[in-house]
Amino acid sequence: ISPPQNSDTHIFRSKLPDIPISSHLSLHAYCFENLLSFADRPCLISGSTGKIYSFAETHLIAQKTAAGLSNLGIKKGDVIMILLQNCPEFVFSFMGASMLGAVTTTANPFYTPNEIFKQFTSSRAKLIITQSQYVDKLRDSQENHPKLGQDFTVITIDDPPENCLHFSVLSSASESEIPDVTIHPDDPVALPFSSGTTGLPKGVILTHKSLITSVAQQVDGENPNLYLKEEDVVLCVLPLFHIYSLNSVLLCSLRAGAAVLLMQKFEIGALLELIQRHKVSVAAVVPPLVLALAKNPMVAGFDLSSIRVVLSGAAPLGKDLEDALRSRVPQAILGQGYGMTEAGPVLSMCLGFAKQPFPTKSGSCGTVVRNAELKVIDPETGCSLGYNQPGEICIRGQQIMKGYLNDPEATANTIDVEGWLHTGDIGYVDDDEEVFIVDRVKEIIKFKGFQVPPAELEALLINHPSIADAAVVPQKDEVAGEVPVAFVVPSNGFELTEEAVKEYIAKQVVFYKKLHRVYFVHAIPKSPSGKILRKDLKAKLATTSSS
Ligand code: 4UV
Repeated sequence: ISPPQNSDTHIFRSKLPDIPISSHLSLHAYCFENLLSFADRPCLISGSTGKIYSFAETHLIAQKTAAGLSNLGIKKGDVIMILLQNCPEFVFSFMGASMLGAVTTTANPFYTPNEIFKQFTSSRAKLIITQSQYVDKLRDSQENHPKLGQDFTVITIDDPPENCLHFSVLSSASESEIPDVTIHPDDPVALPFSSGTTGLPKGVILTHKSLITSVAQQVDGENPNLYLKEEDVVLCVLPLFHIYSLNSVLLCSLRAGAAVLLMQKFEIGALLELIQRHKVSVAAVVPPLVLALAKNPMVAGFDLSSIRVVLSGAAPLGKDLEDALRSRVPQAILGQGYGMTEAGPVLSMCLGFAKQPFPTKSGSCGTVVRNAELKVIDPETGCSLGYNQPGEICIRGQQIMKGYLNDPEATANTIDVEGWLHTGDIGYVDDDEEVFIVDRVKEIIKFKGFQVPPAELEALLINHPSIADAAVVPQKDEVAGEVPVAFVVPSNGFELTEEAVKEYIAKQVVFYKKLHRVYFVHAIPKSPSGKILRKDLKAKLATTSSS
């Protein structure tokens, strides 16, 4: 895509001044740069066991893990896959890999074997760190799949099943054995998968420089945008395999010296109990969690007065919901962050979280982060728009991805020649520099903040012998935000039921990609070039569901 050159491009900036950001450090060196000033303070708190790792211990175990990975043959540039729920070993593995110049691809442990292998194969990972309960998913008998123990190494953090190694082979290695590696700021360090604005999930190359820049944009400077203190306890219940939690919870806390309270999974009772027990002060959440905190009657029985900041992101947060939560935690500042995996990920963040905060409005996604440029363009003409005019949000800065793994075409369709990353989100910036998102022009469906790529479900549907064509679109849902629903054209002469189609998909995908409705139609509306006219289907859905 080549945007029209025009001299009146309106560029929106943060209200905070730019700051110097390291352009030479590696991610681990940057995150642990201030380690000595808080070496003995709690760094990781395991919610399930109560075990606490200090910053010094966390750093040391990460170094040992780096040495252990190296002993198993992992070298600079190699990819490892972390397939874990939130736990200390996740952190040791991610930081340890960084120390070797290796790259981590994070995946959802609830994925089906096929979903895991697609990511595993496409990222060419050499080693997987997981829990024993997920190992069976890796023993897939399909012909073309790599073979556990032969083609790749599996490490489990609990009792290792046959042909797997225990995590202690990593964590008990000698830190003196870390090989000398030179890491360039443009080297990749993380490889999360995202479908971006269109198509199937793709590896998003995030470099040391991108993640350092993003973390610095949030927590560095005299007046940090997201002020984290050493006394803070930051809730880490959102999965670390998603960039939101990895970046804004883990990496930001490591840098700032705040403690991270790791929770394996969301369960409201345990969550409330842990918030009360560990005096959580900063809670990173997604809208469905805001709903639980605002509406669940159990909340009234717990002391949540320690919470001073609630950061919501990954999906739109309704104003009513935000107001409902405010009555539950009146002392806290509520605000949003707006991120996209490809954007490094944070585009904008509530300035109410700053050390010297600014007044903010509910419903806003914050103000563009510092050291970055944001513009809003007319999606048809590409022309830059001014204040209060909705259009496609674009972002430019050192934090954005280097590109998609092995996919120059998708990269060029997302980052233009001037370095602007096109988000596929429609929003505007108001007179107070606050960003409001109003719509999405990209395909992606967001179920509780999780990505559901329609193209992936469409490919599965079309593979069905009795389905001639299919399209998947989002339907609004009060709890999940959006749920995927399908329009299906049965092949001539075949009988097909809604249940059968739903079950066929459910068997092949993680829970949040399941189809909630299937509508049988005679044809899928398409443009002359063959693109599915999703707008028409969404409009049809609006009339179907109201009838
Ligand atoms: O690629 P992805 O799954 O990435 C994310 C990342 C979110 C955040 C949020 C706050 C942070 O501090 C942070 O580090 C990361 O969700 O999905 C990207 C798309 O999700 C929608 C929007 O369509 C993005 O392009 N989205 C993300 N945040 C918001 C949102 C939001 N606050 N409001 C509305 N939509």
